Amino acid sequence: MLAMTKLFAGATAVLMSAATAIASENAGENNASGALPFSAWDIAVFDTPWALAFLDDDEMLVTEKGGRIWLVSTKGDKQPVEGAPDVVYGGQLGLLDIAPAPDFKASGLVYLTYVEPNSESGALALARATLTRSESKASLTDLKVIWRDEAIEGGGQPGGVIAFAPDGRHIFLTVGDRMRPKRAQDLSTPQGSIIRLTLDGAPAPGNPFETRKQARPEIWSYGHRNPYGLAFAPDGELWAHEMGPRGGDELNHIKPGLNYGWPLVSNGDQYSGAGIPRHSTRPDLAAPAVYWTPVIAPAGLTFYTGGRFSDWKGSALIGGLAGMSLSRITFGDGGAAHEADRWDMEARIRDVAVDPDGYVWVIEDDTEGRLRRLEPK
Ligand SMILES: [Ca+2]
Repeated sequence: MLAMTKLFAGATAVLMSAATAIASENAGENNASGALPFSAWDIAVFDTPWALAFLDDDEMLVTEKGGRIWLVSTKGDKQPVEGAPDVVYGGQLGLLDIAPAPDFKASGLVYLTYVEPNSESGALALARATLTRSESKASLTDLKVIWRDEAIEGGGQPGGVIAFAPDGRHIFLTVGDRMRPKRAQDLSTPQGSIIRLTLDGAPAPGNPFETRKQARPEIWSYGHRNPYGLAFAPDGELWAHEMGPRGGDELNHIKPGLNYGWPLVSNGDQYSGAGIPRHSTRPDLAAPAVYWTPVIAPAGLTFYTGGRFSDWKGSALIGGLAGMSLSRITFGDGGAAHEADRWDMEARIRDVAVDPDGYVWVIEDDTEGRLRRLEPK
């Protein structure tokens, strides 16, 4: 358990002294902004954490991009999980997402994504393993890659976010364009798409392109750039966000077979400054429900279904890396969505989750990235 830190109003520095570090779980309230509707408690610190996933009321898994996995209690006790796979680590590449299987309580199975060291640039892989526990030790056993991107050359932007269908029978996975934008329009590669798999990693029967020649049968939607958020809403609809280039981050309502436009259209421009036709010029391509210019660099997506933040029921929560923010999205009729709040978190937010108790948790993208618990003021 870390000593708690306290932020003073308007100050960006974190003060940690005998006067402010109070060794109590209830210390560490973040008073940095009177506008924040929550208090933030520092629970633990990680080296460049990437994902957090709750196993039950008391415990979660946290990945670090460099390749470590931790079992973490809600009080901040950290236990290393042995048996993590080797990864290519650098830039946006590394150990990425982790998620307990829909039947985790019975099976102990977890799914994880990472960039495999099978070439210099590495390929995105989805693996399944059993989390085994004893008093003194936690480890992943029987780890097996169940799906991989066969195109082993590529740059950053791997994607790699897992979401299970509400019925627990399918896995959805984001696959980034690996900085080869044209592949997002090429159905013969999974890059720049969202794929739908069986729990064993096979293309799911009934996918939209399963009978199309030279199309990858696992593709569910395409024309995506760099998606680091994927989640099902309480009504069973699938949503994803993705980073645009210079401008044009997007939140998209995902439907099977649709083309979300990258790189044909974007509400941002190339880093060179060259323009890209806007989404409005191509009504045949699915347009984002929300877009951000300037960007927030969205990372992590969850829907709030808990009882602690009564105003947030049904809202989506999205972390911001460049935005150093937490955004709340509300939804209206006909797929309309709106950024209702954006709170300054004073750190790059990498992932966000809701625990079974209704508290919201965030992790920060930093070599000393904090795991923080948010509760209503
Ligand atoms: Ca788009």
